[in-house]
Amino acid sequence: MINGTLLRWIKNAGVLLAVAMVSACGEEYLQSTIDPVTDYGEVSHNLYVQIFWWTMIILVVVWALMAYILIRFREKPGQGKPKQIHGHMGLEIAWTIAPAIIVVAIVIPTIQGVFQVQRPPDGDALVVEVTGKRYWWNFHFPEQGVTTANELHLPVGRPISLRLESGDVIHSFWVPQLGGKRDVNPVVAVPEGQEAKRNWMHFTIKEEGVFWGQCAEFCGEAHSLMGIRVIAETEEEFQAWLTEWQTPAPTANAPETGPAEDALSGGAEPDEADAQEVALTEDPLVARGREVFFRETTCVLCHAIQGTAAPGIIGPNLTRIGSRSTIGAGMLENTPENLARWIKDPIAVKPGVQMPGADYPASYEGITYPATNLNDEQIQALAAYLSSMR
Ligand code: HEC
Ligand SMILES: [Cu+2]
Repeated sequence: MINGTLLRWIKNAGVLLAVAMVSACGEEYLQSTIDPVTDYGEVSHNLYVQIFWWTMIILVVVWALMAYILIRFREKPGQGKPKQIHGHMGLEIAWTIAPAIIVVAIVIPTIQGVFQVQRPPDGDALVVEVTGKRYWWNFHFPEQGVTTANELHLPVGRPISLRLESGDVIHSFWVPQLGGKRDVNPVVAVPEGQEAKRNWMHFTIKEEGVFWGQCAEFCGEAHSLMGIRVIAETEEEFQAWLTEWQTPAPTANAPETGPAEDALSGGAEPDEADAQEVALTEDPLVARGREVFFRETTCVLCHAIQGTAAPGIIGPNLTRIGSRSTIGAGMLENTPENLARWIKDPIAVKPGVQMPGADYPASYEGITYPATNLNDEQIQALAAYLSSMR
């Protein structure tokens, strides 16, 4: 009998231990809320830890009292009903005041923390204008004249101020390791003579790394498919990235003196070495893709590419899209195959997406953009062209 109970206890304890061990085997959490890398993140994390310990103290006190009561007042053989009591002034006062003190102890640092993380940085901050759209993120560096989408490069060790605004409905910018969720609201009305009211988020990143995030305010069908990647790098790497994004990718535009042009222009001063080099380095599929992108379909209505004639602002800026790690706001790994898949049938990847596919149109703000009707040859070429822009 004793043995049976003991065995059961050991078995249960073993299962619990196994569960605890398995739960510790997870991968590194990419959207961890308890591994902050910014000053902002540390403020909320410290608060969290502080509250955790308050609750632990409460837990221990309550359990200790319960254990004491269970043992001290347990039913004993031959014992009648215990003496009945009604209220105890001292106890009543104590258990009203104690929680009040704990609440105050939590409220004061919380309010301090709220003000602390809202305060703009003292020095010059790097400003990034973040625009949430259904279902992707636009990142614009106004002082550097750089625009990109979904993957935000930021330097470590320097104050950063994100200016948040929505292009349509309410979104929420949330990269847990950087800090708490912050609403991304549309600017509906600007009072005369005043600046539009926008939410800001200020922080300094302390560690290099790639930090994942996502939209945290339900915004429509593909809300859960609206990812963010923040790439925190050294100041030098960041400056190099900016410079790259400010100049056109080598394959963005057609080479100026291609062999074909030389032939057409009657070979006026044909620079043979140049022509040969171009002929050797330019992948015909890339050249074909460029032709499709600019002449045979509607991509340029919605997409821009730095240094080219593509001016569109409805969709993500595709500058050096080949060097981004994902497409579709974190949905697919960025490979030529996946680019082709996306261009042919974006809705299969992301339901509700506002981009036309080969076989269906898209509607954006009441305007219909027809199906692209692209065939597989054109799609392969487009994918090669986009991938080539690194
Ligand atoms: C009606 C406007 C529109 C047209 C036309 C359009 N797109 Fe898009 N495109 C979008 C939108 C909006 C997105 C963002 C989708 C999302 O992630 O929710 C997008 C996303 C993309 C992406 C992924 C970008 C990223 O940041 O991950 C690629 C690549 C792309 N489009 C290529 C093309 C190509 C190539 C064409 C021409 C065949 C094209 N698009 C035509 C609106 C358009
Ligand atoms: Cu959303």
